[in-house]
Order: sequence, then structure tokens, then C-alpha cells
Amino acid sequence: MTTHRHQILNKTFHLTPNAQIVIVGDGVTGQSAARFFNSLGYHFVVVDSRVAPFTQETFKEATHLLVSPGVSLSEPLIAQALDAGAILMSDIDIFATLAQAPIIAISGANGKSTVTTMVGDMAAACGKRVGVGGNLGTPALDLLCEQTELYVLELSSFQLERTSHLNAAAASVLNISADHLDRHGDLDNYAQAKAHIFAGDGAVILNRDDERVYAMREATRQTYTFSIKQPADFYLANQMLMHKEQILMPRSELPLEGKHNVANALAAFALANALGLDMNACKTALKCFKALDHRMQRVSEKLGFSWVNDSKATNIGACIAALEGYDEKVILIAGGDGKGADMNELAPVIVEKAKAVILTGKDAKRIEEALQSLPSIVPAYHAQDMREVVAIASHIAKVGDTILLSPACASLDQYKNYQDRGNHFAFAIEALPA
Ligand code: UMA
Ligand code: ADP
Repeated sequence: MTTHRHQILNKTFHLTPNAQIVIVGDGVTGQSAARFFNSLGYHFVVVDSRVAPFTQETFKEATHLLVSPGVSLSEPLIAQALDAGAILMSDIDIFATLAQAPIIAISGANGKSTVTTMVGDMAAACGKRVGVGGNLGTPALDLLCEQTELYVLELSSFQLERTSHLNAAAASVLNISADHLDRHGDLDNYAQAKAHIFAGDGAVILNRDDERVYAMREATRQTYTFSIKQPADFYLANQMLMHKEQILMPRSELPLEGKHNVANALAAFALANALGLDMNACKTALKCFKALDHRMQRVSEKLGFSWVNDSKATNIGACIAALEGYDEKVILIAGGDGKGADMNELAPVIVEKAKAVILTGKDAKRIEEALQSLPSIVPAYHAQDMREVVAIASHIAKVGDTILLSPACASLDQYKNYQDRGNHFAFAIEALPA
């Protein structure tokens, strides 16, 4: 049976009933793709190198590849198949060509999940039937639904590097700082992957305070800027969130820690405004917004210290934003897998904002070396696991101190994921004697 969807997929990806699709990666993306192709009656196989090594046989027959974001396109058998003419499809491109409602797309090194959730809440407050997902929560292909009136997608650099048909009604790159350099090589390549989010002719929302992002503007596109430092279309002035000359809301009514969250709120307003959403309903949504777990979340007051879980700070930009949000010096817990980032960018901020640092995980030594190369000294402690981290913190802290887990690194060298790391932190605090 040929449906409208078959026709579009044939036209865009030359996907015929005889296509031999190989889905690479049996994770969240791969399984959503399998459900999707199954529902349309296409033939496919799923391969996963953690279950069994990839084989030449599987890839030799492939006419189409759908490669999960966590798998590099430079994997030899994948690269060979693409060279031999196999067509690369991404779940995001398939989604975008089939979606019948406008898409708001959000990327950036940090703040994606927060802004995506904010915009989703805003749209819901405006009475829209909204589908929210992508790199966050529900994978894109599982969102496709004829009743949906608006999609809000968080997109990672891994997803965007293999996406070219997005054509979002409004899209934003929130900021660029070093992340995933082990995959992208350098910051330019990383920024280039992110810029794929602007493919098409929708509205472009740019961070005026981030030079790499602001450089992505194109004269012919409808563009809105946001800033927490200078005048822009959406900006912060005299502790007020502003849209041009109009007050949106006082900063004090935004129930979130940290100035970076003001930038996130302004970006969310700009995206919602580009789609014509009602600004009053959007304000109401933001006033009720609850910080997402593992992001600047105060988890305990045990022993008179303020314990803050920012385990989602998996790169140095997020850790810097966390530290800069404090007026007083904190005890910082950092380390994990640095993904190739240059810790010399982080070290001066640690020196300025931390009274001590507890280091753990694979790249603890790299952070310590960066600190040692500076003239000022911050006491550094090493710990093997979260119990030891928390024990050291509780020994060196004084009543009223903030103890901040903001690792600047991925968690995968020691934990299942950042949630697992944050949960270990909370459990270890709870286990401390009162
Ligand atoms: N695999 C291989 N070979 C490899 C690497 C992985 O076969 O060399 C297999 C794994 O065994 C696993 C599967 O591929 O079974 C996993 O694929 P994946 O790593 O692409 O992960 P998914 O489960 O498909 O989840 C992905 C995103 N993960 C990554 O980009 C690493 C999820 O983002 C996303 O929610 C999901 O698609 C749905 O869109 C997570 C993430 O960490 C939250 N994203 C990074 C980030 O936010 O920084 C980019
Ligand atoms: P992402 O989905 O891009 O990882 P999150 O909203 O989950 O973004 O936040 C990830 C981390 O980045 C958290 O540690 C959070 O405190 C921090 N963060 C959030 N927004 C920003 C921002 N605009 N600039 C810098 N850091 C941010």
C-alpha cells in the first residue's frame, strides 16, 4: 500500500519498497526508527556493535542507513557504505519531512533541555496541542501525530550533523562552548554541526552575547536576538526581562537560580514570539516553571551546608555558568570524562569562584594540572567515589557554605549517566551522619 508518507519518503530519500535499510544502534533512536519503518512495512535490520561487531555483509547490501546519534559516521563500515552510495537518513530529517505542524528547534552547548521545556510549557499554556522531545525525552519519530499543532525539539550536535531537511519555523542556537570535541574535532566543526539547525527559511533566534552564535546570522532571514548584557530584541535591563520597549516580567518572578537561566527565558520568549504565541500566557507559564532535576538543584541542607546538584553540567561552559552565578566562593566538585575539552578555560574561573575543589574521575588530573599552571592556589582534594567526595566536602566546609557538584565533564567513566551521578551525590549526602 502506498500512502502519502511512502510518497514523501520516496521523493526525499529515494526510499522504495525494495530498500534495504540498516539501522545502526539499538538504543532509543534505533528502536523508534524500527517502530516507524515497521509501521510502514519497510525491510530493515538493526545492528549494534555492543551486541555483536558490525560485519561487512550487513553493510554491503544496505541502500539506506539510519545511524544513531551516538555512533560516529566515520566508523569504517559506515563510511564505506556511504562512499558506495548508501543514502544516509536521520530520524530528525524523516520527522521533519513528515511533520504537518510547525517545528521549533533548539540547540546549543547548554540550556537546550531547559529552553525546550520552557517553550513546551508556554505552548501548552497557550492551549496548543504540543509535542516536546528529540534529544530530550521522547525521540522525534515517536512524536509524529496528526493532531499535534506544534512540535518543540531539542537537538544535539550529533543529530544536527546528519540533518539537512529541518526547515524549522523558528530555531535557536543558544550558545557555543567546548563540548563533544572528541567527536567533532574542534570548536569550528562543532559550531558548524549546530548551524544545520537553520537549514530552511524559518525565523532565526540568536544569542547576541555569544560571538560564535551571532556570527550565524544571515541577512535574508527573519532574525530575533536575545541578550543578558546589551540591548537586543529580548534582553535584561534594570532586573526586568524586556521585549523591545515592553516589560515581559521582573527577573525576581522567574523561579530559577543563575543568570544563565534569564538568558534561557529570553530565548524561550523569542522562540514563542516568532510563532505568534500569546506573550501573557507565556509569562504565566514561566512564573510557574520548575527547575529540571540535576540542574542547579538544591538537594540538601545537611550539616548546615547548601548542597547543590548540577550533575547535568557535563561540559566546562555549564560549570562556568554555575560558578558565575554565585557571589560567594563555593566548594566545587568536578571531574569525570572531559571529552577532550581544554581545562585551561575552566581553571581561572575555579580560582576566582571556589575556595576548594574536590576532583574525581578520569580527567581529575587534567583539571588539577590546569589549576597548577596558574599563580593563585586553590586547595585540591582527590576522591575515588561519591562517598569519599561527600565525606571530604563535609570535613572542609563551614556552616553556610555551598557545596556544588558541577563536574564540567561527562559521567560515563564512573556512572550510567548524569542522573545516576546526581543520585549518588544525593544518596551519599543522605548517608552522612547528622
Ligand atoms: N552503539 C553502537 N556502536 C557505537 C556506539 C553506540 O552500536 O559505536 C549503540 C549502543 O550500543 C546503543 C545505541 O547505539 O545500543 C545507542 O545509540 P545512541 O548512543 O545514539 O543513543 P540513543 O539511545 O539512540 O539516544 C540518542 C541520544 N544519545 C546520544 O546522542 C549519545 C539521546 O541523547 C537522545 O535522547 C535519544 O537519541 C533520542 O533522540 C542523550 C545524550 O546524552 C540524552 N545526548 C548527548 C547530550 O545531550 O549531550 C548528545
Ligand atoms: P542541555 O540540554 O543543553 O544539556 P540543560 O538545560 O539540561 O541543557 O542544562 C545543562 C547544564 O547547563 C546544567 O548544568 C545547567 O545548569 C547549565 N545551563 C543551563 N543553561 C545554560 C546556559 N544558558 N549557559 C550555560 N549553562 C547553562
